[in-house]
Amino acid sequence: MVLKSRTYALMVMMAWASTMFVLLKHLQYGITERSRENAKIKPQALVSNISRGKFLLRENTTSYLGKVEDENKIYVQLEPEPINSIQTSWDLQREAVRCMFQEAWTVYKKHAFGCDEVLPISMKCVDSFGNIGTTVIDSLDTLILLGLEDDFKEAVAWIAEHYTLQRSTKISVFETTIRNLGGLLSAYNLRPLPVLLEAAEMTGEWLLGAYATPSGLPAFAMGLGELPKDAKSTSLADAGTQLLEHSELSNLTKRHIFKDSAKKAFEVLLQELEKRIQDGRTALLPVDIQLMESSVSFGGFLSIGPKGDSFYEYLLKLWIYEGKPESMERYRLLWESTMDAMIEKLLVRDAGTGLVYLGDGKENIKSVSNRMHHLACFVPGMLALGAEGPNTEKYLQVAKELAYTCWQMYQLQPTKLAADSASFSSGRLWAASRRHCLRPEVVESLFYLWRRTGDPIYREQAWEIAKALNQSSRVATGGFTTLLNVESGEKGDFTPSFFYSETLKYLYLIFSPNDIVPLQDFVFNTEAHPFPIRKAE
Ligand code: DMJ
Repeated sequence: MVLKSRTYALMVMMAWASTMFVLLKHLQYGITERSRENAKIKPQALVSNISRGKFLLRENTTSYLGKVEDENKIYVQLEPEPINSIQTSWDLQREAVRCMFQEAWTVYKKHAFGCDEVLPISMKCVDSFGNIGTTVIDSLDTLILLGLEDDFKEAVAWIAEHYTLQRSTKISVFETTIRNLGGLLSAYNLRPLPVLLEAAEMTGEWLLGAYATPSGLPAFAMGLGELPKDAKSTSLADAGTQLLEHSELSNLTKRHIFKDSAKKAFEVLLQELEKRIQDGRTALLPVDIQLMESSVSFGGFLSIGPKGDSFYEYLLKLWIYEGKPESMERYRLLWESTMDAMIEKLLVRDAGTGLVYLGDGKENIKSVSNRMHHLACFVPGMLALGAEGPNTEKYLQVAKELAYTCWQMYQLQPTKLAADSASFSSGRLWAASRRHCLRPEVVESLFYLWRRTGDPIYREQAWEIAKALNQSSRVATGGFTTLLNVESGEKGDFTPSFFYSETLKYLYLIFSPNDIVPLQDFVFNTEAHPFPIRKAE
């Protein structure tokens, strides 16, 4: 009897267990499918469903990002993905970033279309670069990547009808090169419409005027296609961030003048750097440059951040862009010398926080500032991209540690958004300047580190930043704005064009499969415009 009832109990338990197994399996399958369905929801539908309250959240936030995260949590908990298909579980985050872009673009279109940049709160616009359609052009390839074809066509139609550089104000040579020329060339590579190349060529011709200096280094700005009389000072980044765009323009137009002019200028900087290395001086160039009548003179201030950054970036990227040929080995070696000098001279481990950071320095003084600029947070990405050969481990180690510091710059603020610079003192990381500028450098580095290491931590950190943008910089009436104060959350009223071309693009790409803009085939200019890598000769 006892035996019988035990057997019976066992049978009941087994039946219960198998029913539960089938039920759970079904539930698991059902939820997984539902998540996949959600991943396919068109962003417009997602946004409008949210605004109708259909996606309201437990935590009572109006953020659509929050809902996406919830879906993702269920998905990840119930069906751990095999490692080789893990990317699919980030589709929802990618859709969320597309929604963010669409919302920001709608705001630009409504209040500022054709103007350089939008003021999303006052619903006005500002011609920060002299009225040269900066956001339209800077956004072209993001519109293509995100599949927003109608908006892309509208932008192209605007360029065909309105784009000109013949303005009465002085226009920045650097910004026109990286945003306008870079944006047009990369869009043309993705959609070869003649109007885009014509606009790029017109931009290149206008830029040629900037090289009419005694040294051949480009002037800082131009007015009406002419050198301003006071074109005497420039910076390392302004003078040394032209050759990638001009090489691509020459390759596409078969006109060598663009590449030749920019190469002659870059050569001035390379020779100065080589001279310093031969003399046993620090293998970095000062950021302030004076264009004299017969020579150029350099100041003494060293920074891998403001006024210096993209010169170092282009040393590496020009070598990559040309397909790493032997004839360009000099660029690669110089880049390594500068990185070694940067690590030796500007990299500090703060005793109080234990964090490493990149300060600014002076050539003959040992100490460096206790401040790291957000702009310098592109360095981890650059190191991850360039880490090859005997220095691989060293560069990757520095990249990972610096990326962690840059990530902390976000995490340690109440708004979870980083200040434009951080200082390290009294055992703490402080917001040295209070502003948050919607800059790309940290998500850019997370993107490169993700592609390089495959470690999901970088996607997780990028997602935290996307959520913080949504939480702290989103404008009630739509769009995203800079912050005046990362502690109080006080908002500014400005959406820079690089938010469209860089910040949201890198966020979108980090949640995309790696074969979307693969890094063995494309190299990004400093404004995140991808150019196809040339085949080595
Ligand atoms: C961008 O315009 C470019 O990345 C540039 O090289 C420096 N940084 C800004 C955005 O922060």
